[in-house]
Formats: sequence, C-alpha cells, structure tokens
Amino acid sequence: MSRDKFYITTAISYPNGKPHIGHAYELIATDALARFQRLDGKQVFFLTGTDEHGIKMLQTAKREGISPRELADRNSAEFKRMAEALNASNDDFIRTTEERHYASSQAIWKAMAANGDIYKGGYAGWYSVRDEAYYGEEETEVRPDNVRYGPQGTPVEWVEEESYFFRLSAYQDKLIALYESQPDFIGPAERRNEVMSFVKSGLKDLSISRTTFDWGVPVPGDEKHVMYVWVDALTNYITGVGYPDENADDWGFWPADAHIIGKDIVRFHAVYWPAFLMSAGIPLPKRVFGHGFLFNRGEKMSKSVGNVIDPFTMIEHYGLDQVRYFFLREVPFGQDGSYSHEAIVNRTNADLANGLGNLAQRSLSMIAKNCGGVVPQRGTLADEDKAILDQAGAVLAVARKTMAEQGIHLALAAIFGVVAEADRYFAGQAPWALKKSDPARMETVLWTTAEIVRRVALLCQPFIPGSASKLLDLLAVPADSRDFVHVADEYALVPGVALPVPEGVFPRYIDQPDANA
Ligand code: ME8
Repeated sequence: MSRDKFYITTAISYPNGKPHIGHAYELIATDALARFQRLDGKQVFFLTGTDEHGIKMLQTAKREGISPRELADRNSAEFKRMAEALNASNDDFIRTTEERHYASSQAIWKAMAANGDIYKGGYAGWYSVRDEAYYGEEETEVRPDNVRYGPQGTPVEWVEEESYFFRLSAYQDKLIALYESQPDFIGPAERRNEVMSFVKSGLKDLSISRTTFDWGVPVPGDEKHVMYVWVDALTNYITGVGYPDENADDWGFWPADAHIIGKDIVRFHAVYWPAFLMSAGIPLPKRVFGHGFLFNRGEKMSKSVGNVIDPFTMIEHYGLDQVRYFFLREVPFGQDGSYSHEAIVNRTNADLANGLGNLAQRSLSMIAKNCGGVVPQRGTLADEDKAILDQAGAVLAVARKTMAEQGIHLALAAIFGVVAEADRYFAGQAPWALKKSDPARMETVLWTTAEIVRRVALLCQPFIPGSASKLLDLLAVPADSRDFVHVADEYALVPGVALPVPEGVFPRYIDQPDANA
C-alpha cells in the first residue's frame, strides 16, 4: 500500500553571509515537523537550500572583491554544513544556481506568459535591496536621517528601468477567495490578517525582471533581462520535486503540505507565489506558516545589523539536542522569541537533565542493580500504573493534532507533562522502599517507569533525535520498532530482555567559574 505523501520546505536562505541562529531555528523547527510525519507513517519529502541570485548577493560579492558565484559557493557550503550539524533530515538541498532550477524557472515563466499574465513596461518605484522587495510609496517613510525606509525598516532606493510585469492585479479577487475558502492557507492568524488587508487594499502589477545587472536567471526569449530574484526563489519549491517534468519521481509530492518561513516573507509566499502558480496552472500549496523572529535577549539579530550568533558555537557549547529542545519548547511557534544563556541553561537543565534524563537514569540504574540488568517483570498493573501508562499513550493524539497545526511547543509541552507526571509517580511509588517489602511490586513499578520512558523517547524523536535514540538504545528497543505505531501497549517492553549498562543521556550544564574572577 502506498503511504500518504507529505512535502515540507523551509525558506531558502540568502548565502550572502554565514548562517545565523534565525536560519538554524527555521531548519530545526521544520526538521521536527518533517520527522514527526515520517515517524507517523507518511512518505516525507523535506527541502531546504540557498537563494543565490539578486542584488544583495551581487553587492556583497563586490564588496568582498569576489564573484557572486564564489560568494554563493562559499556560503552555501556553510548552510549545508549547518544542516548536518543540526542533524536536519532534509531529503535534498537546492541551490538556485543549479541547472535544474534554471530550467524550472524558465518553464514557469513561459507558462505565466502563455496565460497572458506577463507584459513589458517600464518600472519606476522604490526597491529595498536588503529585502529584495518592491514597495509602494505609501509603504515607505523618510526618517529624520533623511533616508527613506520600507515597511521592514530597511532603506529603499529609487529604481527606473525597462521591466517585465506580472499581472498581479488580476489575481486580487482570486486570492481573497483562496484565503476565504481555505482559512488554513496562512498561519498563524495574525499573519493571515495582515495578508488579507494587504490584498484587500489593492494589488498593483509586479515588476518581475531587471536589466541593470545579469546575476539571475535569464528571461526566456529576452536575455537582456534577468528574473526578479523572488520569481526564481519561490520556484525552488517545485524545482525540488522535479518541475517541469510532471513524470519525475518526486512530482507526486506537489502540492506542498507546508512552507515554513519567517514572518517577514509571508507576503511573497501567500500573495505572489499562489498568484504565479494559478497563472501557470499549477496546484497551490496547502499552507504557508510564518514563524516569529528570534532575538538575542530581546535584540533583533541579522546579517546586515552584524549582531550574529553563530549556530555552530551554540551547538558546541550547549549540545545539539539542548539547543533544539530549547528553541522548540521555549518559543511558541509562530511568535517571536528571545534567548539568553540563562534561559537555555534553565530550560534544558530543568526539562532534560533533571526531568527526562533523571527519570531514565534513576529507573534504569535501579533495574541494573536490582533486576539483573534485564527488563523487569510487568506483574499485575495497579490503577496508578495504568493511569500513567494511559497518559503516555494518549499524548500521541495530542501531538498529532498540535503538530498538524505547527504547534510544536504545544506538542512538547504535552510530552513533557507526562515526564513531570511520571516523576511524581516514581517518587510516590518509591521503588527503593519496595525492594525489601515487596520486590515483585518494585519490579512492576520499575517496568512501568521504563515503559513510560520508552513511550516518551519514541515521541521525543522528532525534536531531539540523537538523545531519543540513545534512550531507546538503553531500553534495547530495536531500530525497526521506533515508529509512532510502536507507542501502543502491544509493543511494550518485554520482561527478561537484556539491557545495556545505563549511562546518562543529558548532562547537566554547570556554569564554569569565571577564569578571570
Ligand atoms: O528571506 N529569526 O532569506 P534570508 C527567525 N532568500 N527567523 C529568521 C531570522 C531571525 N532572526 N532571520 C531570518 C530570505 N529568518 C529569502 C527567502 S524563500 C523562497 C526565499 C528567516 O536568508 C527568514 O524569515 O533572509 C526566512 O524565512 C529565512 O530565515 C531565510 O532568510
């Protein structure tokens, strides 16, 4: 039987600098969503990559005295390295300078042109290189420094040149009908409201080519023009699954189930992209989700501002799964979040080291010492045992529902709610006291606790894959018994199965005393 397909993407990042923690955040979150569906039995395609054209790339390369291609090669490699360092499970990594992507971008352009939606004209208006975006004058303002800024707070410049236009104005009603008939098309709700009011305020045709530089995909039939970077950038999502070859193996993944992007680029994904696709006669993605921005103790970071936190350093310092867990649990997905050393240490020590780690370590070391290093006897389950086991089983349904709506933090809150409950259970049952008085009951309590750890570890795999896998190894759970179907009682730990020597999975972070103090 063929499995349901699930296609999820991140934005593709501009490799005009090294990856920063905002990029890492988006990749970690999308990875958790992708892994979740894979473990839940879907056939998943997860795409990420780099967006290598545009004036921003060209200007940075010029400043550094290298070609835009060299700049793209150098930094795209860093983004790939980051994906590996984050243990991202992406199925492909697309670069928009690849041959396949030129073919795809030119094909969608031709399809839009064939539909009568592209015409030649002259553009005169405001452009932000930092956002690679055109803005209406009413969206800009001149600040006291005498510089004109766009709605995202980046400087805009006046552009006047011959340009091809996309008939975006013809799609206003169709877009509004889309948002109304598919209320889930844009999430979260604030983003949907912003897009609705932008579209309702009136759409102008969009300038989609440039002639003053040649770093881009050539416009088919008029090579003096290169495509506006966002036309080719958005097209990556279909290139990645084989467009324009509708017989490609992966084309069955289209339409995408979710584009995960930051809130600053929702307009491109929820307005321009569906309009391009409608024009080209290609089905629309099911959902566009705009996550929030990360701030370092509340301060905005970006490559251009220079306040960049290196994800590699962060992983090295706190540990990969600690970083993954922190961002996914601490920041309500869809809202802005801030991070600091204290917040990372407090959250990961409390939930991972003292929570799940401690529960696993205490129960497994008691089993090693008192039960001959094998899974203890299950015995007859008391009501308390059944209650906590049921809770651990029921959390899968909660996680399914919340993850389907990108409520990553809610899924984790539910899973770690079970850990807290299991902690109380373990303390209340006090198996160490049962050792002499009722060894059979001690075994049942230890079995129940280990089984809870098994269920929780299975559910933790999308979020903290490395550590969850170590926990499952400590419980001797075979590699082919780790999908979500195995959360069920029929796959529970089998008494008598030999367990490896237990070891800690989540080291406690201890602040090093200041060497200069
Ligand atoms: O926008 N916190 O590329 P990009 C959270 N190439 N997310 C952040 C962030 C932060 N501080 N800073 C950036 C682009 N992001 C385009 C996308 S898609 C067809 C083309 C997010 O490198 C940002 O919102 O500026 C975006 O989703 C992604 O990182 C890449 O940003």
